[in-house]
Amino acid sequence: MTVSTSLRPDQRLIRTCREELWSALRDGDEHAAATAVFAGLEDGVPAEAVLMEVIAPSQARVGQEWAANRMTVAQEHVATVINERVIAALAHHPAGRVEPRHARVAVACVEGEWHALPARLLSEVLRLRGWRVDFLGAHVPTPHLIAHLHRTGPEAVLLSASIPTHLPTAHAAITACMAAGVPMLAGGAAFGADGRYARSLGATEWAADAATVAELLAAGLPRPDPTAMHHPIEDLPHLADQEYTMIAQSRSRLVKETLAELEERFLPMREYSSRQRRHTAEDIAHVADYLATALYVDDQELFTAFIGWTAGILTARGVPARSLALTLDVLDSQLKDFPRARALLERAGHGLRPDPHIPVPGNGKPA
Ligand code: B12
Repeated sequence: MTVSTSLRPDQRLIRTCREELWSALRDGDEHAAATAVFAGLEDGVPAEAVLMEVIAPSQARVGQEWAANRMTVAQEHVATVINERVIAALAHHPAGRVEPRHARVAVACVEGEWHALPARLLSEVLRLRGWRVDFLGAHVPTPHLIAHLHRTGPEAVLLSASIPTHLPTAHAAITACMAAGVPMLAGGAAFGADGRYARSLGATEWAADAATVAELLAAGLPRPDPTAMHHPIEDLPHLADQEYTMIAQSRSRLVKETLAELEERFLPMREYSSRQRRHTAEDIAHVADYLATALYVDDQELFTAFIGWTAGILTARGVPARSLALTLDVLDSQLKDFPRARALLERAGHGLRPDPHIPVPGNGKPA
């Protein structure tokens, strides 16, 4: 392999290690993956760089390949499991062993969140930096997290969420941890690239990565006052209009009715197999969940970004984005009494281009 000589030596090593890990992940070869990572460590790549500059970007690349339909779901799962095993092996490699010298912290994924690997990477970096880390893993129900805090008294809780639809649950977890008097540091893709949702949901802090977390912890996070009476609605006064609550509560009915009306209006659906129909129902449920979440945090960008992302996924799989525009239109017609929801639907719909090749019943005008 040729590498540019303009790169610093450690960057060259990192790049070689990353490329070797990637080819092992693509082949589903766990031994080759571990060999690539151990070779990097033995050549002098620091363990933290292996985690953050080799494994993390390889994992993100798995997602990009899946989204572009160049990797199957099964290949994605295999690659993720291999990365998890490699991270575990690294923790037990001599280059990855560090005695704790700082206080204890708890790292947990919000309830419903199955993306544990980002939180695992965070935990391992903090461990390498001398923190004593309790990694609670994926999908941690808030009552169990609180019980853990009472039992172990950590310096801070680090909450991870990758999927924005977990933000309402994250809000409950943040409120509960603060009420328990433990600082809450939130992170992960769900909280927005700039951490805006962590702040609006009342977290003590937000950080983009483990290195920043380590700095914030070293500086000391302010401890919340457990006696202060705080109601979640104070963070999000717009919830008083009840749009979020009503849409979240009527989700199943909304999905069912949207599916039925879509069948009337989107002619290709009449030829759908039961599997295609099930996928369409799942897609509608995701749209309804993101709509409810955007109402919860009162943020257009959250919904528009999701619709743009879904359109990209559908297009990569040969499904016309026209069906998505129609879904938004059908939802709009069912939510006449929800002005905030309708504004979200309308603006997100503007970004979707109608496909002129798809037959439209009625007046044939794009929705
Ligand atoms: C692996 C994976 C899975 C695995 C997770 C297994 C595991 N053990 O983690 C499984 C198969 C379970 C899964 C399921 C789903 N997934 Co998935 N998944 C991924 C994938 C490919 C990698 C995630 C990852 O590890 N990324 C690498 C890490 C390093 O990056 P990161 O997430 O940005 O994390 C960094 C920072 O955010 C930060 N960080 C993270 N947490 C925290 C916390 C704190 C406190 C701090 C300070 C920092 C911090 O540090 C990390 C390191 O730098 C991503 C694609 C991607 N690009 O990330 C999709 C992805 C996240 N998944 C996605 C989706 C849609 C799903 C599903 C809904 C699919 C489905 N239809 O069922 C489900 C949802 C499950 C659930 N309820 O949680 C979408 C989300 C899109 C969106 N609009 O939000 C993505 C982006 C795929 C894509 N390309 O579109 N997934």
